[in-house]
Amino acid sequence: MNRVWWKEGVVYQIYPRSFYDSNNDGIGDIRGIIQKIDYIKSLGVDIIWLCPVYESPNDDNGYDISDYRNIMGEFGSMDDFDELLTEMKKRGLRLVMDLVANHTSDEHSWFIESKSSVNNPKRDYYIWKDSVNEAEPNNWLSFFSGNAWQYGEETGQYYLHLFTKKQPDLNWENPKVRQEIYDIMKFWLDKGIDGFRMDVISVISKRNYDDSPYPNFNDTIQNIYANGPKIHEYLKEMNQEVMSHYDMMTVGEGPGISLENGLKYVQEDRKELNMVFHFDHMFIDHGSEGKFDILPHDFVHFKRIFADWDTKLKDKGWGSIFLGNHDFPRIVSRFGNDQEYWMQSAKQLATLLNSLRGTTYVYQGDEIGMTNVAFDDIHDYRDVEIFNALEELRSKNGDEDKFLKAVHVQGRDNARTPIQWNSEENAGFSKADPWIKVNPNYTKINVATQESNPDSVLNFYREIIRFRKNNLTMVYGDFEHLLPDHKELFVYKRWDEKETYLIIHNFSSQELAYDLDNQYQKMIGNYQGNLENKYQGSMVLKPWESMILKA
Ligand code: TEU
Ligand code: CA
Repeated sequence: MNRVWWKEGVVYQIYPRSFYDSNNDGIGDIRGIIQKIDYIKSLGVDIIWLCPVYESPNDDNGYDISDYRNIMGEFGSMDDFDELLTEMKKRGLRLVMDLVANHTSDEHSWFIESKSSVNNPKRDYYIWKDSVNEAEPNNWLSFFSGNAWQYGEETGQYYLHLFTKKQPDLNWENPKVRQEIYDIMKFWLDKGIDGFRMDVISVISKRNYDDSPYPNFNDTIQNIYANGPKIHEYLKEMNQEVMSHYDMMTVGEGPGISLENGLKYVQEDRKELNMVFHFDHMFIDHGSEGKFDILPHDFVHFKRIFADWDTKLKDKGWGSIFLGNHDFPRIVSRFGNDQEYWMQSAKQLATLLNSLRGTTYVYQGDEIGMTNVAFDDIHDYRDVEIFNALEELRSKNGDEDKFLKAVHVQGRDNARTPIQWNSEENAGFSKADPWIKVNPNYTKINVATQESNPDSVLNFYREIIRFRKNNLTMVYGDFEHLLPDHKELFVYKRWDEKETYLIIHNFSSQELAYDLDNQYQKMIGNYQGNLENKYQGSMVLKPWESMILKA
């Protein structure tokens, strides 16, 4: 196997606003990450994916950038950033930053110029269209509710924003825009960072501006917004201009990336991206009205998605293995059991993340099993996605109680409450009131309590990450899905020329029997003890039990 650092490395995603507040203004910051760098190192991770820290008015918490070459004041200074990078390098940690290139903030100087006049040299940095029949240019909807067009008073045209109206889409048809992005990438790479996670990179090439014929928003994403005609031309150019000059990692985040088109983004010989984040398993319960229109969870489909992507990428590309991030609910609440079997299922998900083929991504707080938070008052939430959806609901006299319940299940703020460091005030995140309330269960779920408990979720993450690093079959080994139609068990084999492993997960609260096809030795599991035991014949799996067996 040709070993590659970004294939073997385990990535730890940091959402800085919620990580640790070093200067007690209630907002996480870069110095906070520096102060916790040894904790991060202690997890055994190799790469940090740092969500945006650039200058931003924070309409979408940093995903609306007003200056790509400066650090957001709330997060600190460029000196702080340089110190973080130095401290990471000292510890052999690599840094992947978030490249938000589909759109900027409307407060970026480019947009301020562009909107000022139809003749401004930067007019074509963005996408401006005339009204049609006195209304928006077409029926496109924003990911964040409402129409995707905003009227520009100064020039009487509309500009496109697939996200909030403060996030105008850049015009990638314009070679000057592409060059600006490449220069920004080189600015950060020349400072010594190791790569980029590319925000909604799948939608940077627009097809045309005809109406969408699809009532289902996911169909509009798939067939109208994503995978446009020049997406691969742009990514090839970006690779030639930038990536090919650095030893770096790229992972493209992509609504609309599918089994049919995913390989085009990551096939090694196409020289585009190293990996993508597809959303097949993340949008699995999104109804036709979007994420707050919740479908029942389909476990067999969930399993099949992992198996199908493994087959599709096998020997040609490379995958990303993630179950959550700052945009989705907490994994133990969404895919596990955050009540009676909280500990077992948090460890089970850690085992799943670390036993599949592809690069493992761990989102901050999942390593201690942080759960969803159900604020009773909608005004305890902060996410623009929630408030835009609420505004749209009110315009249709929708059911606000039903909506709040959907926010409890799917809201992005579930994953954005402050990291729970200890059981002191504000969970040790800050001495000031945090920008968003702490999850009330911080007295039970926090780093300090778990550090001293060898059987904790935290220490299990350390153990399973170490296991993956010491057994590269978990990284590069082949994959075979067993019992694909089983409604509770997720079972698969991983092997290479040296070892064969059987991984069994019982995603249920019942005890279940499983018949072994060989004699196995248990290497790691989420229930105490019995390691190194020999197993053969039928074995009983306890509720939410996970184990890795070696043939
Ligand atoms: O997310 C894009 C994206 O696809 C998510 O918005 C996701 O589809 C949505 O949250 C599910 O409802 C990226 C960033 O990760 C997200 O934080 C930003 O809000 C968004 O782009 C705009 O930059
Ligand atoms: Ca702070």
